[in-house]
Amino acid sequence: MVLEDPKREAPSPNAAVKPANETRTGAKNTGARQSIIYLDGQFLPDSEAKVSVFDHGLLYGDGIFEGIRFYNGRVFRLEEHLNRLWDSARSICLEIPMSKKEMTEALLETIRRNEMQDGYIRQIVTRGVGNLGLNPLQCKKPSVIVIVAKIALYPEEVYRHGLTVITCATRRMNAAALNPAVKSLNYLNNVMARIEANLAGADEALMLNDAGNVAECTADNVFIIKKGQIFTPPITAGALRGITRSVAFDAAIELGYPTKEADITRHDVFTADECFLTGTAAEVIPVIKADGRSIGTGKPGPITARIIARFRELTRETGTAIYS
Ligand code: PXG
Repeated sequence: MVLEDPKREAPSPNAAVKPANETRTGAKNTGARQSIIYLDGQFLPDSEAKVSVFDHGLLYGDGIFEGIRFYNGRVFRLEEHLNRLWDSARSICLEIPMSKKEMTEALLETIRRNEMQDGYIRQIVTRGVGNLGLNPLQCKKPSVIVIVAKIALYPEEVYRHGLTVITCATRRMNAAALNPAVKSLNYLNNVMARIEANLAGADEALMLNDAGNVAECTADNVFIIKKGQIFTPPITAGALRGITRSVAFDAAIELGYPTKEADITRHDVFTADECFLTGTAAEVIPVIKADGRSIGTGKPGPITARIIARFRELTRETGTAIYS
């Protein structure tokens, strides 16, 4: 859907991700080849990769995840993603049952077994099997899962035309309730925001924090550009410490644009010259309309275009080699 008509259908990052087997030769319906999933030390065909209904990841959203991309045989910003995963784990007192080195090997080997050069990795660590009580003391062994998927890049038009966003009524979670810095398996806050975007016919939803400032979108960080200066909400505003956010931030500085973290209001978005989102799935993508107001000229702006170009260069030229 997304691929056919980006204007009518929300180019949701999630909608663009397909299981690895769907796009490979001899896909599911021929019964030939399934995607290979890493699950607790084993590499299994997807039909055999199963977790218990008593896993607290399912029962309570008790677990953590990362979404990572690989381009041209190299995993982009792997170390940063692993560091964030380990930070999420520490924050929720979850002990990942392997080292970062072992995790790296599991992840690279999963890609190799799927024989892919470009794609998306979903890395999950659940609290593991417990009972129906929520106490994590019941869960003796966390489960580690790595899924490799084919990601259909948005058609070039989406990057050329830009996205529309709405502000949603669902507020970004207060850090004192559940810190949004933790990439937990409980994404209902974001899912509710995403539903609002869908109902409003928008591509994405701007989520505000308790103070009414912009935090981020449902799976992307937000940037605005005004008079040649670039701003993005600080982590304390409820923004995820996005990996793509930091790549775009560094690229903007490298290109000579003063760039800083600052609180952003809806008014700032409406009156910006340009606006773009960053995320592993969406990459760097222009926003041209917010709550019905055209941003700047109503077309993706020139600074955004330069940041997109630099981002693409980095994805092509850098990363952890998969097959060497
Ligand atoms: N904010 C939130 C809430 C996120 O979950 C980002 C920003 C962007 O961060 P990165 O590090 O990717 O630049 C995310 C990203 C997906 C997917 O399918 C990704 C996320 C969440 C849900 C789905 O890629 N996280």
